[in-house]
Amino acid sequence: ASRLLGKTVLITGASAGIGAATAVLFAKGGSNLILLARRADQLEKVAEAAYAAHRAASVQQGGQIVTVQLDVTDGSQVAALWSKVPPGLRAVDILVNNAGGAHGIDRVGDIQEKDVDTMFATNVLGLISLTQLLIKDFKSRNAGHIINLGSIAGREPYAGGSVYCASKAAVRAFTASLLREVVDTPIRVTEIQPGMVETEFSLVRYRGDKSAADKVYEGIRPLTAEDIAEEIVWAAARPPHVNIAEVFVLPVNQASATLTFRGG
Ligand code: 8X3
Repeated sequence: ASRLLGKTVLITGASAGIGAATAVLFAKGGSNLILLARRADQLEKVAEAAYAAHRAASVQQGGQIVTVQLDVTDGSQVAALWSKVPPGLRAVDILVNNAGGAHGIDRVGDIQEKDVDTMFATNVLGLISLTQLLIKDFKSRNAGHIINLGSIAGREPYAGGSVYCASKAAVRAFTASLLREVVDTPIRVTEIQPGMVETEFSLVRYRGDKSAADKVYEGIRPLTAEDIAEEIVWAAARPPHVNIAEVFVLPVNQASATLTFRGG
């Protein structure tokens, strides 16, 4: 959409999955990108794919891409972000807080402290620190759009997901509070709440156990990273007076966190 032309989009967790697909789709729409992730090699590959998408789209604007190796849980790295971004790209229009994940399916009492820490540090604290960094600038420019990746897990808790669900419920509450705070400004706030999406998500949740991860998607056609990227880009491309507050998106054969139809 032409509303994406020349916009600058900052995406966290951009090295794979939803973040990577979102980068490519914004590039195709003529946006500039600031891509953040811990995995520098993979981030470069995403940047190349985004350049290629931009070239193929033959749009006249956008196509400037900067990659920054950064861990959103590291406050000093977040504070040093602007020193790594060329001045011309520092006026961000859209922040996509995508970095996050689930670690383990352990029951309360058996959850490892490091998994609790990782999930809250990334899914909640990292998202809050990037939002704080950008919102000051958005307020001073009276512009901007924050798009946070929530989850069905933030709406509907389930056994084995306590910490992950709590972290996504925190994203939901934080995002909804922010929406209320900026009601008197043109700043837009969106929460995307995907159900089952096939990415590295389950592989990470099951600690690299591929057969356990594959089982999650057995007999059902899950959403893809590209499906969610379309929702994100769609929300960003609405006219400035339209704020998509929430997008709850499921595969057609998923009705809730625990109700799926498999065998279609
Ligand atoms: C991931 C979706 O259903 O595994 O955010 O919690 S689910």
